Amino acid sequence: MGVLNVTPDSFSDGGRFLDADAAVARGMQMVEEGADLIDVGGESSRPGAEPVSADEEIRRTEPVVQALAEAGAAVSIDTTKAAVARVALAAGAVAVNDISAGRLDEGLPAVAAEFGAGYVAMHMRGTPQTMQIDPRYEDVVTEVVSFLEERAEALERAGVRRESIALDPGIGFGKTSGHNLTLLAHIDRLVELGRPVVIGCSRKSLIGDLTGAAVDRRLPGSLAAHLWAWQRGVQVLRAHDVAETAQALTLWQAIAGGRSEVESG
Ligand code: HH2
Repeated sequence: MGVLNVTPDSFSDGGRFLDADAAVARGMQMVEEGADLIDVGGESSRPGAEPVSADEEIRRTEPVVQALAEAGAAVSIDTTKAAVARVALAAGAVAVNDISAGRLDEGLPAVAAEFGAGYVAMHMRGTPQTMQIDPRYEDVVTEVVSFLEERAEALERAGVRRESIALDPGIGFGKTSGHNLTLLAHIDRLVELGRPVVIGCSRKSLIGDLTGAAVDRRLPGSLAAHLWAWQRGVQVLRAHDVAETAQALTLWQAIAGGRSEVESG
């Protein structure tokens, strides 16, 4: 899943793809680099980000979703709002990526159901404005897994098909770096639910906290965390650096699949 933020303030690519043409070009580049899904977002969810109105989110995302879908790309819309999802799905998006798992706008699951769309349900504490204020858990893995299990059932009750639902522990959303590491270490507990799992570690502050690396120097850490998760059965990696992630996966898959014949060039 390639990240495409059509925002002025996203934590790593804010302002780079605000222009719709630049965003579409980057989306198509990510498809060529190996992304199966382009995740278009019009509202930053970094801690403390200013909320954006539905109208503004639609203004940012609709032309980009439409152009990418027309060019044959599979697109997800990264939103918590039913109105934004409706416009994007009508413009050709095939899935909703909802960081609130249906908590912030109760109408969102029904819209996804109406369009027969995929649904990524992510765990977050509170909202992006409040989530990093002293996050505490008794047992972060059990709490996140139970929350997502409960949300997946709620989505099914709202009409989203079972096979269309994927779950994401929400790395960096209402968690300390310690919580994030524990969730990654025990990601098999989420995989064991038997639903597809999505993970997004790309350039996140966990990597900065561990290594001191600035946002634009976190590719090695992003790859390490994503390959760890992949090896444990996570099926979708949400990444900014698609070509590099695809290369890492190609190597991992060739080795894990026991491939021994390669043309030398
Ligand atoms: N992370 C971000 C946004 N959306 N969705 C899912 N399912 N999983 C994630 O980990 C996730 C997400 C934050 O990253 P980014 O989109 O790069 O930044 P911003 O929220 O500042 O736009």
